[in-house]
Amino acid sequence: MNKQERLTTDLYCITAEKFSLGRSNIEVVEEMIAAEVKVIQYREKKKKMLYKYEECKKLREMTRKAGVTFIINDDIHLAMAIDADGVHIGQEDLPLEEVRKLLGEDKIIGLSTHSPQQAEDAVKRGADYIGVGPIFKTYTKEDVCDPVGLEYLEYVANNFEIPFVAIGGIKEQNVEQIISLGAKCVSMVTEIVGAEDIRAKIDSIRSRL
Ligand code: TZP
Ligand code: MG
Repeated sequence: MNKQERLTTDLYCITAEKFSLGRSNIEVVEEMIAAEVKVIQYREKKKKMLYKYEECKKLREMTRKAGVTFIINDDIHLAMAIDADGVHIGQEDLPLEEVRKLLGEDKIIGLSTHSPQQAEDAVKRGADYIGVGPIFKTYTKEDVCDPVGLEYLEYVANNFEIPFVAIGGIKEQNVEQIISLGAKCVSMVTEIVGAEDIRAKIDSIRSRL
């Protein structure tokens, strides 16, 4: 499977232990894998590096066995150390060109974007996919910018070939709206990790896609 194929998938799941109702990331990822999710991003802002490394080593083993693409948020060293499939970076992280030099052509690099200018820039600089959001208000991310709204999502869907992931405040109840505007890949953090039954939640979201 090439990089593009690995990203053209319905759900892009992200970990967030803080919102996982007392379950560990390992337990949550087990559920995501059981629900046949194809892309999982590890996103943990407050844990110590050694803890993240040990946790990600286990998650790498689980995702590899299941054929799931495993992406690390922000941390390039961590991604390299555990041989993740790629990283997801933001506008204020290391420049994409530098990350590419470190990771090489085979790895996936995703970049968060919040405007048409940033999307264009991400394509020029060689991102493999872009994040588009936050679409709606979200309380999950601490340093989040104002919602970009549905117009930006529609703009990306109509003007770009690059795979993109819609994110931010998306819930089962509004996912059809996101899809109807042209998104093929959707990310929901709290809606999934905060569900009582993660597998049932994913199945239920999928029935709307
Ligand atoms: N990037 C942009 S919004 C966001 C991230 C990581 C958080 C989305 O979380 P939720 O719970 O789906 O609103
Ligand atoms: Mg980041």
